[in-house]
Amino acid sequence: MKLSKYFLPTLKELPKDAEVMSHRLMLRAGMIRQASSGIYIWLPLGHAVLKKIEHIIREEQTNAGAIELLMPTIQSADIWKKSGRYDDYGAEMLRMKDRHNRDILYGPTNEEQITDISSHYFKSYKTLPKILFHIQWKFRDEVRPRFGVMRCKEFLMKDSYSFDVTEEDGKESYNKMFLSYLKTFQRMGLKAVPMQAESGPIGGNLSHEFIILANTGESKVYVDKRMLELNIPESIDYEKDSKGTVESWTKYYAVTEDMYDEKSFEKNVDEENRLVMRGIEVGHVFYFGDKYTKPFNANVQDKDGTISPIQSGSYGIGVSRLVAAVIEASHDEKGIIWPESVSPFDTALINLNPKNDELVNICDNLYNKMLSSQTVLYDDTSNSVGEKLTRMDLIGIPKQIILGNKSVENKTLEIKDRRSGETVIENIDKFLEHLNNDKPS
Ligand code: 5CA
Repeated sequence: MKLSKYFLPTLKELPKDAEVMSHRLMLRAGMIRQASSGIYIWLPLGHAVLKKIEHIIREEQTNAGAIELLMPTIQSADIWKKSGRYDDYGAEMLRMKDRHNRDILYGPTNEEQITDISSHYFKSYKTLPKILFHIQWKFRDEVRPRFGVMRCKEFLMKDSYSFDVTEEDGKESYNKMFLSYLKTFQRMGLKAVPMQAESGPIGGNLSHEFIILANTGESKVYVDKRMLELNIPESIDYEKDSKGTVESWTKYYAVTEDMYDEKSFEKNVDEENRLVMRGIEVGHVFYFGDKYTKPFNANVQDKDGTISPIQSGSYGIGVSRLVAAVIEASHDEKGIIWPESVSPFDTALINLNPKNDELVNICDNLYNKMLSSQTVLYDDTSNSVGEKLTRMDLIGIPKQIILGNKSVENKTLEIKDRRSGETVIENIDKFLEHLNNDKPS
């Protein structure tokens, strides 16, 4: 993408009302724009990162055996009356009427909708187990939307729902999703710590939150430091490797504020291992058995002919919140530093002097060749050198290729690593040679 043709409305001045770094940087880097309170427009750069994050989540859900579908954003109130949550959910639910005066709502989550689906299709043990997921916008009329897309009203969520015949099988699905969450966040360069959590309005008695440790997080967390040393297998076979995941990842104390108890923290964790910090909740998983399937008469017949309610759980990831969480975890005083896996472009190419025709030729040629193996943001604008370098550091593409007048004489370019700031000078022909060698066949 040539920057002269792109739409990247970066801001020079510091946004006044943005309290946390990720919000400030997302506004300054031209990633988002507030449309109204708690509702955001995803500008092209923000949208590109959102899609990268979505892609990793989708791939890891699929690897774990979950199947994608797409449910609507607007739901009928009838299914929520059936589960009993229509009244319970309160003011956070955006309620509307259609032209026939029927009660409808903008979905804050999808347990009812998916349980209704399960009641029609999963009648025999032969159809189970199943984990279904979708990636869809949600609306929650939050009392105090804040921190940009971190806590807003309209947000993108990945929500999965598991369906099993027995509780034992249900717990296996819970383990699979648990492991896929650990892997998903790792692929985004994040260390997410699973913590025992309250199940709140979703319900059930088994629930874990996945928390990124960050000083700007909304919740206070109490963690045994040994939690941070746990690792997942390099390559995962979900059928085999997920067994026992929850057990081994919950052997150390790790809770959010809601579940904190001073006595048990001090009893279970030696002083040198006690970590009290803040964190950002990027995922939340629930096992609630027959809480929803019972009122929906979503029953399944087992091998022996016994009919009982399907066993279920739900598993959410805050897709749009993750964009902010990655920034909280990876930035410096100059701006964002994207991990490669979620960067909006693989590489940045900067021509420091577009008035130099020879240099333009060299850069255009490089750009065209690079495009066959990667995505590139090519700064071909006539802005000043300072503006170009500052802007590229702000938007955080991990690798920058920089060319100036000297590149013409010396036939060299500069490769800058955004994270370390280190630069390497390379011969242009050598660079092109590497490019050819690295090309996917
Ligand atoms: N139905 C369950 C799981 S599918 C559910 O709704 N869980 S949740 O309420 O915990 O939401 C799942 C994830 O969505 C959270 O972990 C969080 O990362 C994200 N999320 C929740 N509320 C907001 C919000 N107001 N703004 C941005 N992200 C949010």
